[in-house]
Amino acid sequence: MVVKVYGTPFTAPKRVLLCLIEKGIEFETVPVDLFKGEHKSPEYLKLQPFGSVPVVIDGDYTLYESRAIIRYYAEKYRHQGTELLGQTIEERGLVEQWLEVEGQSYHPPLYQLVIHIVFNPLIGVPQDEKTIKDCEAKLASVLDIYEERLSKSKYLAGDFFSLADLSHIPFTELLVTKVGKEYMIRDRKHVSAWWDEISSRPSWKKVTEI
Ligand SMILES: N[C@@H](CCC(=O)N[C@@H](CS)C(=O)NCC(=O)O)C(=O)O
Repeated sequence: MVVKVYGTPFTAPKRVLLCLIEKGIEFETVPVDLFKGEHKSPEYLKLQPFGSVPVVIDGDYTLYESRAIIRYYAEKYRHQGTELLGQTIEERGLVEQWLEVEGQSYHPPLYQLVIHIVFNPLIGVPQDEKTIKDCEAKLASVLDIYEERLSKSKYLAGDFFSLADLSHIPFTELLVTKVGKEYMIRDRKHVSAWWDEISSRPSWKKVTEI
């Protein structure tokens, strides 16, 4: 059964594509045009009642929320492709810890930067400099903690690539490209090396080609 991933070409669905590629799971993509409001159409809301992307349909199983989806596939195909959850229960705990850090601390200020710097200008909303400054400060203090952590281990959960690292890739790519704040990564030696490592994975190259 081929997994259908709704929501290309947007960023959160890329988290799911990355996971499927790392696990060697076959998929097809279904574009959803957010600018045309397709994510708020009655048919789409039947799949994802909150009206955001991605959603996956896998046979008669439907799942939304990108981090729930990647956890599901990493567990379901545990013994196929890249092991993304660690080898021991302690490693798994750390993977979950850093996945939560990504979702709760790293992503919110970064997402606001993306909205304010990348999307608002496209829809004619003026830039809110104070929000941008506050979000950058919040993200910088999170990255300082990452710098300390990554001075002790190659990846966030330990010396192995995991779902926690993977979950950072799509939006960090926006930070260093369209948001124009690559210096936030490059000013921190260990974060910079980690970013080079995770963003050069063949799976990410494939996602960028989709
Ligand atoms: N928590 C959701 C959020 C996904 C998300 O932020 N999707 C964005 C595109 S990258 C979206 O659908 N934005 C339109 C909207 O929320 O109205 C997830 O991780 O799946």
